Amino acid sequence: MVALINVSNRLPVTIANTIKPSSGGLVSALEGYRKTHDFMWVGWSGGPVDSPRRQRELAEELKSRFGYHPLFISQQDIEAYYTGFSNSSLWPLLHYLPSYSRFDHNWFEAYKKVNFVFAENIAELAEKDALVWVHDYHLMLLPRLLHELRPDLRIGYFLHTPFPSYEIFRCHPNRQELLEGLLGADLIGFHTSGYLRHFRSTVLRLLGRESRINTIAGKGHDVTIGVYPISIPTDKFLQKMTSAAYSRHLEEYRRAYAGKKVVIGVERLDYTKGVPRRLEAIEAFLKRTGRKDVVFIFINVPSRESVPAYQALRREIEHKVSRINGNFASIGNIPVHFIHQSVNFSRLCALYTLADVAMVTPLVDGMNLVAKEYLICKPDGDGVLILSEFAGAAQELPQASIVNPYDTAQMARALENALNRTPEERQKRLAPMRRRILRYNAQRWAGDFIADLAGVDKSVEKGAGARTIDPQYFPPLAAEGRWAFFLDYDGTLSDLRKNPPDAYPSRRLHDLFDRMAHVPNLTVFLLSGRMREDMDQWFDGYGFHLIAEHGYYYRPPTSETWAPVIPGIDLEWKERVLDILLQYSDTTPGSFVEQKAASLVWHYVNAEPEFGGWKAQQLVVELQEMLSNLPVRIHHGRKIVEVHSIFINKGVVCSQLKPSLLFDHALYAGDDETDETMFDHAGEGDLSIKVGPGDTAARYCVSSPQAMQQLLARFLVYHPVRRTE
Ligand code: GDG
Repeated sequence: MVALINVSNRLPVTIANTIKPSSGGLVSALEGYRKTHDFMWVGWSGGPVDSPRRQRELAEELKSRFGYHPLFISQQDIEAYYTGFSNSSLWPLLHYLPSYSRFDHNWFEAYKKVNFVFAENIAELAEKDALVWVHDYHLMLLPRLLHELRPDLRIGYFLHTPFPSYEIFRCHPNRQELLEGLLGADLIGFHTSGYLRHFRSTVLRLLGRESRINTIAGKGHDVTIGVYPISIPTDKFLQKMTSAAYSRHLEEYRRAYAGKKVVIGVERLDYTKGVPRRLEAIEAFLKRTGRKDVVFIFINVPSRESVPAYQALRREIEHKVSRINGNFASIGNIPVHFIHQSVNFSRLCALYTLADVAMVTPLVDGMNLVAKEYLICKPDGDGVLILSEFAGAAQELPQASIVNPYDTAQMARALENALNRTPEERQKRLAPMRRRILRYNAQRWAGDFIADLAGVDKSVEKGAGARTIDPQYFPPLAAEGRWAFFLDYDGTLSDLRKNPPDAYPSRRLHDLFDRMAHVPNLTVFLLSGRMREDMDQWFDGYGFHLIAEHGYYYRPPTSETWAPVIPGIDLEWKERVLDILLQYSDTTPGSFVEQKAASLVWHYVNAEPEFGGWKAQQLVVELQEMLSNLPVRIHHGRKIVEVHSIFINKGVVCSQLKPSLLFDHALYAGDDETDETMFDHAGEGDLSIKVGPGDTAARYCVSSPQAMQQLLARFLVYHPVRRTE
């Protein structure tokens, strides 16, 4: 039985004198799971509770009655974290409205602080290996914070809003931290494949991390990504429609609106929901048709009233409603009924059933549940849904009358058509949408997400086939005999950098080299793809064997000069290849060619990532065709395409140099394909170690260059440094 901790900004309760549970979609979606599994819900209590005694009482009651764990957050933090950062900076950007977005450095500090409070509480509460499901944009940093505190947990994150395009998300001053925060999760879910695509593209452009359609590979921590279109608790609606209260309200509304056509709109009063444009469309419709038999009911639940943009929106809507009513009302007929308050659930269901048309026309909306609720409350199939193409729901409901919410003339025409449709036409279009919702309801949505989260493979901290080696633990054979280390540099001992000269050895690494240099019975080879000059500059003075350009040049410890490992190899192909690579760098802004003795490299790390990747694939195909009879190998590596002589690789160097050396054990360490040729040399008493994720012939792997450094430092414990001076 796997325990689940569900985490959202707020607990689904209202706390006044008593505690009143609220029954949102998420509560119903998780009801099934709660019946059979250990379950807890962590979230903000929803209001200021200052007295520690009252906090204790509430916490106890929430735990015993509902299994909820409240977090008490000060009013000041709520203003900065919730009203400020979440709702005034993130919400508008996630909805493509940067002009509504406000930023304040202090808000981010509070956001970090509150996310951390969530992380600490969950880390404390969660059983080993528990599932944690984090919801929405208020908690984007939480997955990473929690992963760091409790790497055993399976952390899922679901974003209820859209994920916008990179061009929009990049406007946020904390864009990188937010993305890094999310990538601490094991599974990230979105409503639509479009949002997932934007997310991948943003992660690639802002963090340089490549992904596949369902995974983002990371340093020892892969993230699964997926599409889970949220739905509604259909049972709850169907049940309500059998209640006496529902029938009473429906009867009441039918009498009140007898002889009228009813058009409904239901939403939180939010600028993303497109209410002003909808009112403009209604105005255009009334002007064109002059119809007096249509009533528009707008239920606009108050929302985020402390945010100035919401106050301004309310004024704008009220102004537009009164203008329409002033111009088009007659005795006994007021066209727009603007209700700026919530209605109870049975009334809501009755209104949905009553309405001939639902206008759901947000400017942008993650999913929009109202569209689905309207359909489920139409058991006779007699209704028309006008739906914005910018709501996530439009992907699932193509039989709706799909409109562009910015095109008021189109919306007015859609309204006219909707009211003129025949009953057969209405039913024909509504039935398949309703069937879809009945099949894929909220329980299915939650069940699918949780099942995928439970199935996440936590053993991905690997090179496939290789066993993770704990950097604190160097196998006992380390203590024995004479050793030779064959070490790659970039990506193995030092992090890969966008700009290669920035990957110079750190102070810490120099210290490690210094200690290694003074270990008796240890011979060190540094093998790199770098040029001789870099190696001279960075690694001189340690008495290491240096190998540059993937094995072309060798400099023994006793000499200051370099010589080819294998003299006289065929390099005639270079001129032709150089020509092609230069053509590619001309036509791919940001890319460049590096010329080495036995290889040529086209770098596209600074090119636009997708364009660069596409050009690289083209280049590889072209080179393969052109060079098929030449003694070269083409290597498509990390942001590079390299053409090098088949006579040269790190493995060849090992074969050439090893016989002249005396050692009992060897350690081979590398991070990419060019290092795999070395791993083949590892015999019984040797160690081969791959740094970072990916397939490998190495026997062991570690997650990062830092872990590799730790491992080497550990070796020195068995082989004390002896200084002669
Ligand atoms: C976010 C995303 C995504 C509204 N008025 C009343 C009332 N409601 C209920 C509706 C519906 C809910 O509120 C609104 O849900 P939406 O999905 O339409 O929109 P958001 O609140 O913006 O929700 C959205 C959603 O998260 C889920 O992932 O779909 O895109 O923005 O359930 O029925 N309920 C009652 N009285 C009202 O007056 N009882």
